[in-house]
Amino acid sequence: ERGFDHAEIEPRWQRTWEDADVFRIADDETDPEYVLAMFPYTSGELHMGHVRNYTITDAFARFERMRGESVLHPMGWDSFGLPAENAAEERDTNPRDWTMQCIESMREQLKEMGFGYDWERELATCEPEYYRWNQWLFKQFRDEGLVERQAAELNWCPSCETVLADEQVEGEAELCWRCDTPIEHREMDQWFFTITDYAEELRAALDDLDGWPNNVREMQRNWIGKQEGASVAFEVGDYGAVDIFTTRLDTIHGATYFSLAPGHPVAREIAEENEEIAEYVEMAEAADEDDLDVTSGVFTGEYATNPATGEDIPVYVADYVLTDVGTGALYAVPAHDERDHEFAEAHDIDIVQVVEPTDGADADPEDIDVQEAAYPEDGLLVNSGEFDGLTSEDARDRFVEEFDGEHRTEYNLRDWGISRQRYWGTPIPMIRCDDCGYVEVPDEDLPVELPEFVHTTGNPLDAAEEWKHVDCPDCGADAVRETDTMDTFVDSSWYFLRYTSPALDDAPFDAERAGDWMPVDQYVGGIEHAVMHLLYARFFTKVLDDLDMVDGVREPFTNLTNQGMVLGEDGNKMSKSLGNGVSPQRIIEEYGADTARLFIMEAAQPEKEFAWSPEGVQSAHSFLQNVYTLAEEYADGEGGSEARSASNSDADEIADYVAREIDATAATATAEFEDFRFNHALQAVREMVSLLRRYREATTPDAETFERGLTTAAKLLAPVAPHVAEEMWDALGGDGLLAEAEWPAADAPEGYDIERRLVENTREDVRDIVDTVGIEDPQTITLAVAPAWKHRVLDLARNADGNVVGTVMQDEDLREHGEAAA
Ligand code: ANZ
Ligand code: ZN
Repeated sequence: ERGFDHAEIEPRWQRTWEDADVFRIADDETDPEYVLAMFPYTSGELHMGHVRNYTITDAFARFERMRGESVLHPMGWDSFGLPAENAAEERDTNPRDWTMQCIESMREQLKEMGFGYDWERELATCEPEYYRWNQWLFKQFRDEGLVERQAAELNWCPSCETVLADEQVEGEAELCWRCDTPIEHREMDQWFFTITDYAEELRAALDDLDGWPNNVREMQRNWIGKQEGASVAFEVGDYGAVDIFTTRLDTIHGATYFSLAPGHPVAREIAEENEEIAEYVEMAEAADEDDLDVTSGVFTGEYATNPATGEDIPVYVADYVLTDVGTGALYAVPAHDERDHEFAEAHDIDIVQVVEPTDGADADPEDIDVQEAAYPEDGLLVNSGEFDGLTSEDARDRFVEEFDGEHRTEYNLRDWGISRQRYWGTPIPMIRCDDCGYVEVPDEDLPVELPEFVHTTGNPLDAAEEWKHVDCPDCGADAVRETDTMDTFVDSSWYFLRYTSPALDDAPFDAERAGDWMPVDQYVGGIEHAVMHLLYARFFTKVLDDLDMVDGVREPFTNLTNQGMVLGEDGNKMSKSLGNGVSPQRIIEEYGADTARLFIMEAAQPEKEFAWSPEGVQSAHSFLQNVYTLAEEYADGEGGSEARSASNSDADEIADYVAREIDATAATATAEFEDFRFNHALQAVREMVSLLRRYREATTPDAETFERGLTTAAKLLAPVAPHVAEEMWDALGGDGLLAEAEWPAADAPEGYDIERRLVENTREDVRDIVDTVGIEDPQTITLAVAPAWKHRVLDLARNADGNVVGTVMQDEDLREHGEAAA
């Protein structure tokens, strides 16, 4: 019987690769291509999202390896975190055993998928060999002045007397998950990394990260949120000068009240003498920061002097003014700020217009009624005395000097609170002594290992009496360990460095090697990590470079791809609750890993989502069977292998044509692989295989050409369907392992317009993206996709049409394309 048996060939090739160390990379390699997938959280099983993510990186890694690159492609486990504690509770086990089981089974699944990792470099963040370096790095950061104690709002259950993670607070009513008591919000001191010290660099460097999708860069820019403004002092009652922060100094003449955050020192001073304010401040502090009532606030009885008008305006304490934003104080301009407008209406405060639209602006000055709604745009000054008629922009410039202000830049970015009141994380290496305060655990006592897990209502570390009580490293007195553990984002902020020297036991990583091997060339993972993980990893890299540990590497990831979602057959996100999930395990058993890999890669380009389709899986499977059978039959002397007899010129011509198509396919596939458009590469391979089949049906093929067609198909399929390709290669008598064979030459044959083909494909993709994402602006569309791709779009579009991409994407051509498809 013809064809392959996936259950037999897949494990066999996996063992062969492993025995031959195909994916191992030597420590003395100078600068390998670093291909990395975001490591999985150890939930217990791989889902289709993982499979897609890892198929993309594996295919790319295999492609690069065949092109002669040495490739670093490691895997590890993001294995700390609350779910392990919950699972341990549910299953009456402990987080460590549960996590280790998850790792075992997930590792097994990864191997069954045929992913080629250097398993010698495997790491798990929950191992003391790993997390001791979190502790050591925490101390390094602290030496650099990057660790602070700051107050932060926590969820507190008064009945369990414990802090709860946000996930443990249930519903609108905010009930404790364990005892259903309404939780309280409490301010408590926590450990912070002062990532804000790097705000400007983190923001500015985004401009040069042109290997990143633009949407991710934009999300980070927004998260960092730079605001250029000014601070100006107002005299407040008898309390002296209070600085405000504003981005709209041009509106200062329209300030009709002044407002302090409940946590502002002057608000607290006033509270000491004013019962009502004291109550309000207390209430505001207990309230949930997340559901703000813009109208909430109390008049203090005090007045502030507006330096621009000399007028006295009432001072309020209001919840919408945030303590840790700007100076924690503002002057309010109801006519030009929406929140101030709402507040003013609720408290019956004057609304005075000081800006009106310029000629030619969207709005007509006559139509503006600031009593009705705020006019938040820039314009020309009115009701501003001698400054009437100035533009907002000029006014902002002039007023800084005029009213003794200062230019000031603010960021929305907050410091990174890393304290978690949980067990399954890295213990923070600090000891609290009554006499000495916080004292670091000395290096020789690292790692601070987690004690045995116990089931308790609160944090198991608080209950670990023996572990908790230690002598103060400074004075020897009785002292207590910090019982908070670190945010697991600390673990993932530098794991990509640890892969360069995973067994090192006197440093987190080898500084020289990390300097050589970093940055990661291709990083692939979910868009849900656009901000936190990717921002924290960037922050760590910059700090580590400032600590002279990575030899000038200031960004960790040169190219970034965010894979799209795998949807269920119904077009919804695959999920347990919808019951539309497809288990990778089942697909592997029924069809084999190669089928799953091929289907996923053919379904869409990496950035796009696609829906699972049994027909698609079938089609991938039969294609693999067919192409393998073609090779098998040829190897067995059926069809093609007998040399063509007397040459006739027709047959020569056909053979030439087929040969040309083989070269064209190799060239196309190579270009598409480079651009992460695996689906197009695979489409080209399918076309070539079907040509070979027709060739064989029509005539006795030229043996050399036909065989070259088959080996080229095997090679081009090798990154995506490595087992079947290897089996084909073997049948055809290929030399050594295909995984280590040389990629086919990729020179397009003369006269073949590869560019044209790529442009056609590109247009289709662009239209698809317009449809899926629904973005209208062509600039955004191009930038929203992988950058390698973006450049291609720009170049190719220009090559083919002599136009820039925006034009191309808006042209009739594209629209027609869209209509034809619809
Ligand atoms: C006066 C003013 C007039 C403002 C106006 C805005 C519009 P955005 O708006 O996001 O750029 N602000 C200052 N400190 C604050 C705090 N601690 N909590 C809450 N809001 C605060 O942010 C800048 C504006 O936020 C500042 O400019 C200030 O209000 C407000 F027509 O000052 B503005
Ligand atoms: Zn002490």
